[in-house]
Amino acid sequence: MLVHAIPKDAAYEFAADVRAGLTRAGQKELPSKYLYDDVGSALFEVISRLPEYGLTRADERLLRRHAREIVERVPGPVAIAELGSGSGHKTRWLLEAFCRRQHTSYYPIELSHSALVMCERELSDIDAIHIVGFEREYLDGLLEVAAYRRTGQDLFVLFLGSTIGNFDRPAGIKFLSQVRDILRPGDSLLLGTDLEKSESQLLRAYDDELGVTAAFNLNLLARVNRELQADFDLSHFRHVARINYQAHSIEMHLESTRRQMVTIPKAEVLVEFQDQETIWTESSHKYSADGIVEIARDAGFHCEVQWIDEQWPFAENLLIAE
Ligand code: AVJ
Repeated sequence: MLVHAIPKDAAYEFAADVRAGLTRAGQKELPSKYLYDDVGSALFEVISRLPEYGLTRADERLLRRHAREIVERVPGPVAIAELGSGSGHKTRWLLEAFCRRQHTSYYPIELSHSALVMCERELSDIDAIHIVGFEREYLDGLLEVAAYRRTGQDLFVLFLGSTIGNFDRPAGIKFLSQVRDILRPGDSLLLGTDLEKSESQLLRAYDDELGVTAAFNLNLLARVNRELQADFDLSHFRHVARINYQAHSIEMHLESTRRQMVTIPKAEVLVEFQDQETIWTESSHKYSADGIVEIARDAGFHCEVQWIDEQWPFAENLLIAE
């Protein structure tokens, strides 16, 4: 696989974001994208296999069950771009179905180099597939993919796994509008969204018995220690999952279990934590089926079909650029 990488100072950006997030007045925060270094990505793979966390399995079930119908609704020829491919595992069914129809180019766009490599390993045995990975931010990668398209070729963008849920509603609409601006009318976007479910189900999914989600969250502090030479004592922080009823989301926080000071040399900062003060690390928004139709419309798409999993409320939404 060809991988287009960019030399950018990732370490510098990380330091700047950590500094900004931990020195702001009010709620301290760290951007959720930093949860996914190699350790974090591996831990998320484990989360997706936990009995309490049905999201990834629901996504895969829908893609497998409706692959043929999705192909029928997206007439070719298409180039397929995926925002955040992960290991590529759940995309297999869809890619096989497209490649059965005709030779198809697949462009995974991922910040994680190792995820891109895994993705190629997982999918390159499919007949009639051409894989080119982009180690980029989503919109930068999509812009390049769009520039690659041949005349007469439509773009089919995959944004699966409810990654959109990390954005709040206005930011989600803004992001989808930016995707829409890169597309042409008639191009399509398959958007995977986790639907609203019971409080107890959500709390179990984001605070599992085995503590894998806790490890996934705490790894962010371990990463700051590894990469910025900080001295976070992980035993003095605990993972908390908290429902935000107003925002229709579940949040992850890291709660300080005492008053303490932490030094982060490479971010040139000393941070004080009060007892029970938290760092907000992630929000996962949950949607109603009708809400997604509205969000799509606000972003310049119309929602053509929704496939919904009954076992674990989750929707696969086929959106067409207006
Ligand atoms: C990968 C963003 C969809 O929000 O459910 C899983 C990440 N965080 N457990 C989600 C996650 C805690 C996941 N997404």
